[in-house]
Amino acid sequence: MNKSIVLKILNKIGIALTALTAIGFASTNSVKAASVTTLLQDSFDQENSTALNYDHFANWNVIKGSVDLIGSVGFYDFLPANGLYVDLDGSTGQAGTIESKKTFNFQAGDTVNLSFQLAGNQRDNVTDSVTVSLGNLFSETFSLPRSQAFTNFTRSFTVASITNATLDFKGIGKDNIGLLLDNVTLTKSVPEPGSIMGLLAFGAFGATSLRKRKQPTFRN
Ligand SMILES: [Ca+2]
Ligand SMILES: [Ca+2]
Ligand SMILES: [Ca+2]
Repeated sequence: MNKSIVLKILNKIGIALTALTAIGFASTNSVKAASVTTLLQDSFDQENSTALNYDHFANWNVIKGSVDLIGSVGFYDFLPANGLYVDLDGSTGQAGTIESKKTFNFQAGDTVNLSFQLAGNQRDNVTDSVTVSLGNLFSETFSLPRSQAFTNFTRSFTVASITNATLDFKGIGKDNIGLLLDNVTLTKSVPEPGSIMGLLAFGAFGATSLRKRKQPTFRN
């Protein structure tokens, strides 16, 4: 292998290492510098009463179909010790969609963390589903079999541009027996100005070092 080929290979390895270092630095930096704001936290335990076709949630509007608020004191309490929770297919033959009363505002760079618990319907031997969405930032459909106990789901993502969004849980079905929902938490982490400046400074340094590396070896 002649010398110029060896130099080219070494140079490419150097560029790759620089890029990896920059990525590593960026992720370390963004993890340590953030202030977390809780936007919504709901165990449904503070609602006034249990009811079929419940529509007086403190934090939610029922915008389609119906849902049941069950649990606690033996009211269709399929999974005791979870206080109140929601059956996403109410008692009207059309599964319900609940939407947060608040609209949440996100800026570019915010990290959104969404967590909630879902359980199977505990009654019919079928798989039920719910589509969870946060405006146009996030949408995912979850399906659970009948006997699955309350299970934690967590999703995290970064916002690309200014966005206003509501949080929606859209039950799918029409047999009055749906997935169970509990313990919804939505937070956002805002990067602190210091970390952005540090990142920009490092980016400039990385670009300079890349330019310096290029000069001697690409001339032949
Ligand atoms: Ca609860
Ligand atoms: Ca129901
Ligand atoms: Ca069903």
